[in-house]
Amino acid sequence: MDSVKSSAADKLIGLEDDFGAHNYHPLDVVISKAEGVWVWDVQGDKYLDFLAAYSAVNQGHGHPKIRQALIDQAHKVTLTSRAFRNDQLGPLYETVCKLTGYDKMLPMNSGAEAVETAIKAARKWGYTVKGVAEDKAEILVFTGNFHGRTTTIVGFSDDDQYKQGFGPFTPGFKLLPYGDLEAAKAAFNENTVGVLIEPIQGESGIIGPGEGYLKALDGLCKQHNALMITDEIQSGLGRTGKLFASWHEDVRGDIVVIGKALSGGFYPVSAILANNEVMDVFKPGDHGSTFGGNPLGCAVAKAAVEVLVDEGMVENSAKLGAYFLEKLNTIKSDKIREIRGKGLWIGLQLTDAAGGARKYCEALKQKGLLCKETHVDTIRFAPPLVITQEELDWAFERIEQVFQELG
Ligand code: IF1
Repeated sequence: MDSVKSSAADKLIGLEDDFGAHNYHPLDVVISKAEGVWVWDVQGDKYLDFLAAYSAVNQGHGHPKIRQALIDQAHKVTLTSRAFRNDQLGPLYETVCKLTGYDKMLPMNSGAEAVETAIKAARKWGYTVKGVAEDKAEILVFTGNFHGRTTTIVGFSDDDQYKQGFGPFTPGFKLLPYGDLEAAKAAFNENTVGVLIEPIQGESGIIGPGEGYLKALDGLCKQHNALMITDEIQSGLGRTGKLFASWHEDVRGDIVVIGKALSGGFYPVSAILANNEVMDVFKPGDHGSTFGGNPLGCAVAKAAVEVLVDEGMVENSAKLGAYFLEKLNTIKSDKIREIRGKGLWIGLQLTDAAGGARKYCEALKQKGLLCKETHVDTIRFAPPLVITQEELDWAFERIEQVFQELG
């Protein structure tokens, strides 16, 4: 029976290998069903999802209210293009702007597209409002960054794998050491239109720039008349225990980039948020997207944002994140270098002697816990924000066991 079952998974994995591009190396669990914090594979085995699709399913898999919004809207109209108006766009704008305190929202689809939108907004603001000379605009970016995979964005990554073989790249970005305030001070000039920063870097291992840095950088932006652009695609929408991670430092980006959990994992929806001074640089025809702002995505996103707030998921992230971090710190193992995080977003970095995080993720998977390593040595824990204390205890038991078994 077991071999019959697993051959179903093997067959599906084979199809992916044969017919798909090999641009990923996933754990070999073939998921066919999910609900809340749990997922099931094609064999019927159940796992706790401790990645939450890189924070795109903060609201938990298949949240009933988001699902209903999707179904209801799918029966009405799904796509109009922006050549015409639709009845879902305005209500989404209003909900998000009132919740976040920004004047305006511009919707796109993927996170990378929203980052590109932020770059275009900052550049055009630089030329038309700040008065930067044509084609001289500079945006400051940081080591360890991950903002997506377009050619412009990978061009300012400092990770070779993301960029090698994909050049030539877009000029106009200056790479600075993340968290180094002196370097930032020296980098601003009259052509600086903005800084683009993750308040906490996800891909780089759930690493913050150090206390006070973001606030000081925001101060530099104000001093030099440049825009603070916060990429909250992964850190935002409750993940760190506040709506936006930058709010921990009382920083409100001039442009905030959001995505992932904006749709609770149902549908790609991303956006930038900004006040009028910035958003008004866009004129009809300057920018857009066939699917951006489509009624299906808007209905889903509105429901996704509403349940996040109405059901206390942001507070749950703060409370249970602190609880879980404390518990993780009780694990006694000489293979742990550091455990860090905010809210339900925690990175556990291993020592070199541990031999890499992948085998820990494989071992956790065997025990029913799905995690993903980042870089070679860090395991990230990022469950849906609807998780309960009991479920975290269940996960903790398994993590503790794995450290007992692997050292
Ligand atoms: C993949 C990483 C996480 C992001 C931030 C923009 C984007 C992302 C801060 C682009 C996307 C993703 C993409 C996903 C894996 C995931 C990831 F490991 F690649 F870096 F989460 F840590 N800004 N992050 O984290 O958003 O265009 O993908 O919608 O497989 O590439 P996107």
